[in-house]
Amino acid sequence: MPENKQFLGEEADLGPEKRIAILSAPLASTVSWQGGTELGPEAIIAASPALEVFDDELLAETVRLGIATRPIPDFSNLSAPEACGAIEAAVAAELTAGLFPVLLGGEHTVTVPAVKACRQRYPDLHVVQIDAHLDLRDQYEGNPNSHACVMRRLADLSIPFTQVGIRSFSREELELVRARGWQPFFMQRLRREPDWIASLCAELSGPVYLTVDVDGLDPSIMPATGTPEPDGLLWAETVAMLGAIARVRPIVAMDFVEFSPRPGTEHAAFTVAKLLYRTLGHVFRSSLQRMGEGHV
Ligand SMILES: [Mn+2]
Repeated sequence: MPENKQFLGEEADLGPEKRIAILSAPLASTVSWQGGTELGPEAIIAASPALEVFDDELLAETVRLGIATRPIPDFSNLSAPEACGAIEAAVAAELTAGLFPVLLGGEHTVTVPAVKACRQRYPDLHVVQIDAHLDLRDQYEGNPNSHACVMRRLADLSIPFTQVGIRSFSREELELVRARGWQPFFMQRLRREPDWIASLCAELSGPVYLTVDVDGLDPSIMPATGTPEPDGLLWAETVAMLGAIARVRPIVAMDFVEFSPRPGTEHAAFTVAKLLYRTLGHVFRSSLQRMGEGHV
């Protein structure tokens, strides 16, 4: 077991009363190509002390909200359904305690139990998925709980969702999208529609659960993932989108999944840590302003 490291390291102590909980879900049972996502949470947490706690966009020390980092659980002796049960219970416990859960994967499968826990509390939950892939297969390699099926499982639960950054899918997935009348934000569409962020915000309803598959980002800034697809989201447009969503909807929980550390691409763990921290700043913008933090 790795020792319990804190997100942001010693600077996590700047926020003594905790409002945010970083949870790790090092599940990697169905990864299809180039594994390693079980090492994702540890790498993201290990990179985070290099972050400047004063956010250069929000001009706020978001850490003062209080960020608790829970110990990384050992899933090595659990089946995927058992691990998912543990994730659902852990997320539910944080919500009950009034903390904002941030889940670090692990493969994308971990989103399903986290969303289930959130929907218990927020019945009109809307999921926003950043991803290169639709993840709408009914099953993948015989497994309905594969990372490639995560949004299909949410569709089965009638949970509304919006997909962004999409640029890889099967014919069957596209046929399903058309049959249901869904309008994913394909990369092709983003490049055609300059005001896509406004369109995206306009279709959100209810509280938002944000799931960030890091392969939604462009491989030039995010090489450390199992299936890097060219022509992905870049940093500035990603942050602009997340900030815009946080302005129109309450974001109630989020996850960052499919990060898989690779030798020689250590900057990518820092990129995930900074995206997570920046998004927290946007989510808690009014709280930070009430605390006298932040000028925008
Ligand atoms: Mn993906």
